[in-house]
Amino acid sequence: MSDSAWQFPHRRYNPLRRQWVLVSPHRTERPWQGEVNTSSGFPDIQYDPKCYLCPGNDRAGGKKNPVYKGVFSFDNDYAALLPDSPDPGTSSRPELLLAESERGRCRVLCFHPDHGLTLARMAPDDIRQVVDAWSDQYQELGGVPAINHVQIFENRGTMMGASNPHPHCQIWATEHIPDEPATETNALIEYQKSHGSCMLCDYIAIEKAEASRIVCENDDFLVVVPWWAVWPFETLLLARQHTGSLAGFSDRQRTSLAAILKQTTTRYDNLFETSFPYTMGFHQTPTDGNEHPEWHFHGHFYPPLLRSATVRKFMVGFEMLGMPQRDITPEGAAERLRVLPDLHFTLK
Ligand code: H2U
Ligand code: ZN
Repeated sequence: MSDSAWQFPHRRYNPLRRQWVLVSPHRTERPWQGEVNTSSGFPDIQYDPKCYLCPGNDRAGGKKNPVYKGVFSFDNDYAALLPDSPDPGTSSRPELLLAESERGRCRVLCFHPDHGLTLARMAPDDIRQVVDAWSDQYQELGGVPAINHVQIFENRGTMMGASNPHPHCQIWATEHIPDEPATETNALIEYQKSHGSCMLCDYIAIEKAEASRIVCENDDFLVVVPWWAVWPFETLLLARQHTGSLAGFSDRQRTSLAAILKQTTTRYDNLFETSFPYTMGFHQTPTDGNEHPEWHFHGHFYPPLLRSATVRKFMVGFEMLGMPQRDITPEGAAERLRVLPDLHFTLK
């Protein structure tokens, strides 16, 4: 297909999620008279006496945070999952009315005591502490016999539903492998069976050769706007080496992960000169006790912004009833992120 042909409507396949996305590049021309959100901005305080995540403060559930100096994790006071949940039993029509028990744990992990920081504005050494904490949490929770998947994710910005600007993430550890990683697991297993290689290792080789979707990279990680990106500035963070989880990373890889996270989030902030909202998370080897040679550590960034700090993409209409659709090409989005500086715009 010639370069100009990509400017016409076409659809692209996501082999990891087994889903198509409709790409309609010409639609960026359309006028916008819809909702204009407010931008999240950066809190300009280091401590907020009302923040339930700041050191020494009371939480909503009645507990009190210690005066922590680095990372700090605690069991979510409003956990979506509990370690013991009774079996809901079998309904009279299980072929249509099916339920299962779901045991699990939910934790909150504060990245830093400073209320005003974000990953983009944290020092690399401090992000490295977060990487180590993620690895510890993955291993500790994944080591619980009833836990078969550990999902680490960060909601950043009010637009993405974050309830608090204090730098933090959530960790939900579940008895069942949730649908997204379960679909990926099946896709990776089947690709390995039919090709004799890892889907994501092969994909990295293509991205390196084509270069047009690369956003940034270092010795151990590559960040691309994937071929199949749905969100306008969605990125996929890939470990260069075939390793299934944070637990398998060397000291150097952990430091590299901290560096690439800072680079990626800094480019995001610089794109529209705002504290860029996103949901981000890592997909790692299921902790179900089975060997998973097919698994390849990666992270997904799903940011909602489309045109500016205040105009977001909505997943409605055709997307809810048909399939996802995007306006700008992944190559166009990657180029816009690639040319941005790695230095944060607030740091003159
Ligand atoms: P989000 O910003 O992604 O919503 O994460 C904040 C989490 O913190 C949320 O899951 C929990 C909420 O349940 N929380 C506590 O555990 N204790 C509190 O005192 C307030 C919020
Ligand atoms: Zn705070």
